[in-house]
Amino acid sequence: MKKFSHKYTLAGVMALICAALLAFMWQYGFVAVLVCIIASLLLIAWSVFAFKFFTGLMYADYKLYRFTKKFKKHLAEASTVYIMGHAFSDLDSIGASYGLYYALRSKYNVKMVANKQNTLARTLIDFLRFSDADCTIYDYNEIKDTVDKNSLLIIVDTHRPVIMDFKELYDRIDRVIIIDHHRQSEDFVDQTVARYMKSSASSACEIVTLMIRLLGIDKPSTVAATALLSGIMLDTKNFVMNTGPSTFRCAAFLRQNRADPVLIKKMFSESVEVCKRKYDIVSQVELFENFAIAKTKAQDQYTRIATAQAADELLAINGVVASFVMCPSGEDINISARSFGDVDVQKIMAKLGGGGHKTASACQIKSDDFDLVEKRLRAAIKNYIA
Ligand SMILES: [Mn+2]
Repeated sequence: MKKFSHKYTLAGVMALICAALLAFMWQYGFVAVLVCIIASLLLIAWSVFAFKFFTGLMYADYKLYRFTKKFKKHLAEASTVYIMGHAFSDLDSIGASYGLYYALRSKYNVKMVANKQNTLARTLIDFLRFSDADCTIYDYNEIKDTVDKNSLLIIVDTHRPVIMDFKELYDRIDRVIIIDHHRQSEDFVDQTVARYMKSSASSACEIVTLMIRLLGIDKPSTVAATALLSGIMLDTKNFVMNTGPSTFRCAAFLRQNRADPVLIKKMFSESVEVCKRKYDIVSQVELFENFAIAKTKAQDQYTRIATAQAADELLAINGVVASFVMCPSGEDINISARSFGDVDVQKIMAKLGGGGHKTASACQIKSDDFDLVEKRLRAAIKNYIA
């Protein structure tokens, strides 16, 4: 993939210096000096232009640069732009939504849409509402009458219609733009007018951080920087998983703009109920080869988050290469799977009809029989090892 960097600028500068030196060494006397002066002037003018041009693109890849251009064109044509993430929104989907909303709101008619009841990002939502008086997060019911045929919908942090925050909104809008970092799954949005999907990016927030720079935001507010960093920290598990050089460059940029890591740490804090449930699940772990399997049969508002966190926690066991936690979810049994990347849990979950990442994946199985589901899980693991 084509990448912009200062290398090109430097190469140009070096070439011109060489050309000037060459002219000088050919000993044309006065003419050589003149050539040197003209070359230097051109060089300075050009490098100033090149520097301004390239700093905006410095961290982004060419594909994102092209996407952002297309993105702006679609935005200009839209009557209203809705930004929405996935169901049970987390810090990444809310952070990325807000980052885009922040970058676009002065120029376009943008509305941030999220389910404020079913969310895992309550702390971030409260922080945004408290610290940014202009920020309104709408429920579907509050905006459903404003949708028209020129509306544009931007989806961040997912590309699967079934897990979008308000699928009703998606169903009503023909023009959709996707910005996601998940591996492409089969139930893909068909009415996209543009999409940027990069599974090597750590998080939607990382992509949005690069995008807002391409959109001309050099100094995001502390609130925006904190929101974006929170998503990166969540999805990388504090800079451990799925990180690349770009992840750290984005984090440095956000910190430079006074993103607050302590505040983010506080956003991660959990209620005592969730903590108890989490360690309850962890304490009942069983090892199958190097795979940790645990379950909870309790189903309440703490189950989902405690399950995900317990799956993360189980990777801390010596020798464990992947972890699986089962929990009830409506009429299904949900399995959350995690690994460090040596084991591709996405492949194991795919065998059971699920999806996700190499290191974090999940599936839902229509059943209430834990023993049966565990058998199927063990079979899928065996099949994977074989
Ligand atoms: Mn994410």
